[in-house]
Amino acid sequence: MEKTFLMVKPDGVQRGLIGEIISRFENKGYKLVSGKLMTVPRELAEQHYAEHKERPFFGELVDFITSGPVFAMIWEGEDVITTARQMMGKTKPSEAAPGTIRGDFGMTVGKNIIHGSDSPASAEREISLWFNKEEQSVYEKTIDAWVY
Ligand code: DAT
Ligand code: MG
Repeated sequence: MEKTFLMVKPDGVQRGLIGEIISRFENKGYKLVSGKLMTVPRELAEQHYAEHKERPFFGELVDFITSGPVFAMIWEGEDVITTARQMMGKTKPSEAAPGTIRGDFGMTVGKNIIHGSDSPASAEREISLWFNKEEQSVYEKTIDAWVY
């Protein structure tokens, strides 16, 4: 089954949205594999956002993501990478549809509440960057017989 890396950013943690965001993915039917509240070391933030290293907003982005605790998670389920991105909404909250996380709670592109892997390759890279194997729970949910 597919897995993705999702992270409630420091603004989402401060605004008390961890529970709301977890609920959305639980209610949809996905399985939580890992979750931890952590303050991000600068080096990890730079590695995580390495693809944006040359962008003018890179410094601000790293400052923001290291500015307070984030809630890092792994979620599992059918097509979770694509579907989680849809549930998050577009990067710019002004373009994110109502009903999406960014559409409902985000106000600016800089503070857009949540991160989610954008492809199978980035999901694999980000999961191994943020979590070791021992942190990833392997278990069955009996309700899955009614979800799938
Ligand atoms: P996403 O988070 O939707 O995958 P992205 O990978 O293009 O978007 O960018 C990563 C983050 O960088 C994004 O969530 C917010 C920030 N960002 C993107 N474009 C920006 C811009 N033009 N100005 C400021 N921050 C930006
Ligand atoms: Mg991205």
